[in-house]
Amino acid sequence: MRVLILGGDGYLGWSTAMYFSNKGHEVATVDNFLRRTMHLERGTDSLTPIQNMHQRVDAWKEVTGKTITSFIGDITDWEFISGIIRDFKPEAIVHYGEVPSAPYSMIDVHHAVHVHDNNVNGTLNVLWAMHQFAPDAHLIKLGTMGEYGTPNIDIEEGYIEIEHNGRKDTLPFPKQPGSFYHLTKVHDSNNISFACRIWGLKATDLNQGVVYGIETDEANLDDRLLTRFDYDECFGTALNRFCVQAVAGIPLTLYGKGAQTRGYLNIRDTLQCVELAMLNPPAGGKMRVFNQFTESFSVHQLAMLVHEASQKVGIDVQIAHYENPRVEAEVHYYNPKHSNLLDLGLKPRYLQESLVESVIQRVVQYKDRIIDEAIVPRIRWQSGDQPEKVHILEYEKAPSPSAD
Ligand code: NAD
Ligand code: USQ
Repeated sequence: MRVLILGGDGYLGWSTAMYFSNKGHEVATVDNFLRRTMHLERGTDSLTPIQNMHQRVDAWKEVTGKTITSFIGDITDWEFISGIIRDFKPEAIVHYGEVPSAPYSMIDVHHAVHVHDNNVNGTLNVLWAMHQFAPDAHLIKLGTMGEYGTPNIDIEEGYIEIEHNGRKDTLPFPKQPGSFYHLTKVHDSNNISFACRIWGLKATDLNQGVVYGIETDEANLDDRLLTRFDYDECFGTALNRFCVQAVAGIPLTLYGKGAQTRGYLNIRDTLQCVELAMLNPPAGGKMRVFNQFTESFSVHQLAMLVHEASQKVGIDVQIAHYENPRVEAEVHYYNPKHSNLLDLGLKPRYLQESLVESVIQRVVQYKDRIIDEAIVPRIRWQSGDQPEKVHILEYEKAPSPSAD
């Protein structure tokens, strides 16, 4: 299949490009290196020493004999992105090409507006370009579980049947996201849904949970193929951050009570899910929604897993409760459905299967690259980026798995 991967230089995009290329698909990527630029802005960097896009595609060719085509440009530039979609004629478009960070979107008005411009307008361009030049292509769009927030009822996969004043309808599930970043995904979902309805486009909105992990089969072929792995306050996700904090000897940064619960999945399962969505396209006319995660954990449970795995490799870890820089429910009900991808054949990899150890071993390999200053957060939902780091409220004494 001809697959266009938007955001193909990113954590998930580069991994997906190699995965599909290895499976014999014709793969092209689009990226403007915004993620690399945002790291320069923040003074942070990937733990893994990633190659630039030219070196990556050359290394891929050398190691596998396969070609990944790279287009460099901005999705918010209509002439650029519409030209790529017109000329490459993708059968599937996997859209990762957005700013993915909740804290980055909460720094100040300029960052909030930039994240909205980039994400919402970029996706609008993609929808219009599909309408004009690739009406039969299937858009596989990365949304987020955070679109739903943490309602006190079960979360359905995109739609809920409602009975109101004696009448029934199936309507989009209510959304109560927790950051300006998460809100961009809600706006995207509304725009995609509208485009499907009026133009008959085919689209799958993947409401993905938090991704963890560092390795894929393709990245393991050669260290030049490693994807990025971030651990700073803006771009690192919880479990990846905890693994780096363990190795750096910094108390694990549990925000508040640590009972915040989210859906998680291994980066290898992201690849499987995107592939399953691509190989089983929906009919046009209605946006399909999958909740894409395999297990739910509280951040405290994640910290305990990292503590246990670190002990096995001789690292002592301290767990600390920090002042919560975010405004979010710290104790809440959480029961989202996630059966659609399992029904299509997803075989989940579970976190307990020594994964944490394998991440920690990789982190140890690149320990010298850790920038300690990047770890403890300064960005607060109430007051933006502040010079002062958030404070530790208390340490946990003698942590044990039964503490949760
Ligand atoms: P990433 O930042 O590593 O990848 C996104 C890529 O898109 C970057 O390389 C960036 O340079 C590029 N990009 C952004 N705006 C662009 C533009 N206007 N034009 C061209 N390229 C642009 O992020 P990621 O972690 O790989 O996430 C990929 C997608 O998945 C994002 O949309 C994110 O919101 C979503 N997602 C990620 C996670 C996660 O835990 N990583 C979880 C749920 C959803
Ligand atoms: N958290 C901590 N300590 C940390 C970092 C985070 O306790 O050091 C807590 C947060 O307060 C939050 C939870 O862990 O309650 C998850 O935070 P996160 O930073 O791992 O994830 P989040 O900000 O939600 O964003 C990440 C990705 C984003 C994606 C989202 C999926 O960066 O692109 O959309 O996960 S979801 O969470 O399902 O919305």
